[in-house]
Amino acid sequence: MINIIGLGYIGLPTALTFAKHGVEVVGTDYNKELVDKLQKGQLTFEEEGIEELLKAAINNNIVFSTEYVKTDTYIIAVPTPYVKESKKLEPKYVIAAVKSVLEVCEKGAVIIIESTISPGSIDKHVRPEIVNKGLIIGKDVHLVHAPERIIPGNMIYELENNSRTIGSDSIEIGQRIKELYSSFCKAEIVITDIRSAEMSKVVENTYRDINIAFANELAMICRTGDMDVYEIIRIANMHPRVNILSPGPGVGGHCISVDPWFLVGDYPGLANLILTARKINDSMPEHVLSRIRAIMRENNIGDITKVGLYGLTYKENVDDVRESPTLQLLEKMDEHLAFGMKVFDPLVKVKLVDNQYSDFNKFIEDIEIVVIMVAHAHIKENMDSIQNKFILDTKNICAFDKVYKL
Ligand code: SAJ
Repeated sequence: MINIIGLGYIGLPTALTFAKHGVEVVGTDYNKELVDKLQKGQLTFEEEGIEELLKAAINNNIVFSTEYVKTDTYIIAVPTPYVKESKKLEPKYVIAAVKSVLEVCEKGAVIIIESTISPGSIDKHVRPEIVNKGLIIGKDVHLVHAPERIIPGNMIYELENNSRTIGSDSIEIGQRIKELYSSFCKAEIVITDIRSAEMSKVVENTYRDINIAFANELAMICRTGDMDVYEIIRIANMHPRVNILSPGPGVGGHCISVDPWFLVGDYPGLANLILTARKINDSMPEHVLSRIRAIMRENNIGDITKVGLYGLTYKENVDDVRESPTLQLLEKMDEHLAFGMKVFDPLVKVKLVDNQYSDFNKFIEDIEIVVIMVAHAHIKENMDSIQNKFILDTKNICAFDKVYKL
C-alpha cells in the first residue's frame, strides 16, 4: 500500500493512476473539504479523463483521508512555491509532510518526493529533519526524488507514457521504486542520484522558459522591424536542428514561471541567461498592453471598457489560473490605476476579477476590441462571433484578414 500526500494537480492523477493499475492507495490531504468531495466522487479541477479514473478507482483501490497512514511507501506531491522577494524555494509544505510521515511510517520506509524542488533541497531541508529525529537515512528511512513531468491538459496520457527520473541514494532502493512506477509507466525510467534528479527537473522547465523567451523576443523584434514572426519561426523550424516555441502573451502556470527562479535565487550572478528569459516572459503582458493601446489609437477608441480579454487561465483548455498572463496584465493595469477592461473565460466558473462575464455573447456585445489571451477550443469554435470586432490575437489562431498580432 502507498500513501500519497497532497491531492492536487499532481497528487490526485498520480494516486488514481496507481489505483487503476492495481496498487492500493491512500490519498491524504489536510484539506478536509477536498477529501470529503473526493470521497463523494467529486472533482476539484477539470482534466481530460480524470472523472472516469476517479469513478473507477473509488470503488476499488483508493481511499481518501486527512490522516497519514502507517505503511512502507509514501509519495509527497505538495506545492513548492517560491518566496517572491528572495526567489528561493519555500520548502515548508514539503518539510511539514515529511515530518508527518516520520510520525507514522514503518521502519525502512521510502519517502518519495515528487514536488519540484530546487537542487540541493533534500540535503538542505529534508535530511536534517530525519537526522534530528535520531533516525538513520538508508536504514530507518530512505529518500527518493521522483519529479513529475506531466503537462496539464494531457496528464493522464503523459503519466503512462512519459519517461521518468528516479533519484535515490542507493541503486537498490532506486530499483524498488522503479518497479513501483512501472506498474503504470510504459516509458523508460532512469535511476540517478537525488541531486541530479532535482537539477534535471528544474533544467527541463528552465529550458522551455528560455525557448519561449526567445520566441517572445523575436516577436517584439519582428513587431518593430515589421516582419511576420510566425512565418519566420515556421521557416526556421524547418531546419532539422531548430525548434523554436511559440510567442504568447506571457508565461503562466505553477511550473515554468516558477522553477527558473530557483536557479536565479540560488545562483545569483551565474544564472544570467535564465534571469533574462524570466524578465522577457514577465514583460509580455506589458507588450500586450502596448499593442492594445496602439490598436485603440489607430481606431479612435478612447474607452478602455470597450476592450475585452478572452481567457483567464494560464493556457488553453485547462481551468488553472495560477500566474496566468491575463491576471498579470490586469495587475499591471491596476498598478497604473487603469480599470474597466472586460474579461471572459468559458472554463473559469468562479468570479475572480472585476468586469468578468459568465455569458460569452453578452461579453462580445459589450466590447469593440477582443484580445485573445488563451487559445481555448471554445474560441476556435466560436471565431465567427467575433468577426466584426477588432481582434488582437496573441496566440496566432485567428485566420481573418484583418487581425492584429503580438
Ligand atoms: N507557452 C508559450 N509558448 C509555447 C508554449 C507555452 O507561451 O510555445 C506558455 C503557455 O501558454 C503557458 C506557459 O507557457 O502560459 C507554460 O505552459 P506549458 O504548456 O509550456 O507548460 P506547463 O507549465 O503546463 O507544464 C510544464 C511542462 N514542462 C515542460 O514542458 C518542460 C510539464 O511537462 C511539467 O510537468 C510541468 O511544467 C511541471 O509541473 O513542472
